[in-house]
Amino acid sequence: MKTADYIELEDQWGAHNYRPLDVVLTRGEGVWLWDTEDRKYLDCLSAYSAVNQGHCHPRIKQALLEQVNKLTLVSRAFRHDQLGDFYQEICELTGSHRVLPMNSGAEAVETAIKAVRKWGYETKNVPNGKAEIIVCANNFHGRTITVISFSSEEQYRSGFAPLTPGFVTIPFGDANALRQAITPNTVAFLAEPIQGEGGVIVPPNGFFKKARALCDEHNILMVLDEIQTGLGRTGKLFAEEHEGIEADLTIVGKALSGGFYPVSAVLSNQEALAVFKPGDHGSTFGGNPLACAVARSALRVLVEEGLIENSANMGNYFMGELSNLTSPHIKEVRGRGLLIGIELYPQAGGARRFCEALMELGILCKETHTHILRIAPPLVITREEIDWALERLKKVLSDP
Ligand code: IF1
Repeated sequence: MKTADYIELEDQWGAHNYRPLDVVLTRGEGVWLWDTEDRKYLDCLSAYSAVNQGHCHPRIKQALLEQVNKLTLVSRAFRHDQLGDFYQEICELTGSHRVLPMNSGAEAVETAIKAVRKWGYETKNVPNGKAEIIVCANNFHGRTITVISFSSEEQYRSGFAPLTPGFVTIPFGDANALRQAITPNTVAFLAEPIQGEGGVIVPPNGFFKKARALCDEHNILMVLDEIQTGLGRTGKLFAEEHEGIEADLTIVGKALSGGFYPVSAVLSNQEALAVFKPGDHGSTFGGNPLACAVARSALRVLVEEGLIENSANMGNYFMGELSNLTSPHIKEVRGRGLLIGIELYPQAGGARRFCEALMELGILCKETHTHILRIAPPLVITREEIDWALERLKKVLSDP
């Protein structure tokens, strides 16, 4: 089959909820991907940061294969021999006290929302049904009804009503707005440390410190969605470390499996997850043996192969070189570690055409919010590979 045949099949049988670039991929290794015609591409998206460890990482693959030969799923009606080790290892690595495993990112966000609401009713004596969660404009936390209920993006909400109440929105990075939004019924403040889909928006210096202080002062839980920013992407294990704070609940997903399998989790460093009693919450696949084995290996790879340090070093290098690039189109280069956004002037005509031009030169990346190019390669990327990418980025971005 030819590329066009695969595309036609998808278009004929699938829901049209995406508009992907017309490249059909068949194989991946490290930072590289190959298409049906054996053309090679440098991946600068990393499946939205789910393959931080690189495509088909051999150690994670080995862990998956070993577990597949033993046991994959028993449900949580029974115990299994991978769960406790996974719990201990992820908690020790992240300095957490408790963990609750789920599958997709959105499910873990939903789990955190359930936890903070119940916590509010049980420990803060918020009147039943009145819990409020403060969120940020321009957020992205997933696609379920409750999660899109507090999206500020019209397209994500439109047509999906009735929506879930109980959310109050403030501008991202505005500590005064946060202070003013707090009421006696506020149970949590939920945010991404850096807004990913929002356009790689880094908060103003000190915002999260102020937010942390406000949460402490008013007995509010701070919930950080590190699904995209976590696990080394920004050059630290968690992006909260750049801010010098600790969340009460941290949500992880994506790279927790290195891209082999959907694995997400809510990590808690105090009593918030303790509100769940048997029967309150669950998932058929959450915490299954295969997921645990894959996640354990994915975390070991991140740490033992120095990927967090590499993300910091290569991110600095990449961002520095991009900032020095002379281009009539670039308004700003920003980000942390290997989560980099290149904002283009509106006159550039949108980032999509640059993604298409880069694809022709062997680089895969994705625009966000029309004018922003997101550059987020796997954390195993080397300096030589970055130089290879820079040559092509320079070419595409210096053309009129
Ligand atoms: C899509 C964006 C990225 C996330 C954060 C939760 C989730 C995500 C911070 C939900 C997911 C994805 C979903 C994917 C595209 C992608 C994305 F452009 F839409 F915004 F990464 F930047 N919190 N992000 O970034 O996790 O349920 O998907 O596992 O097409 O919706 P999920």
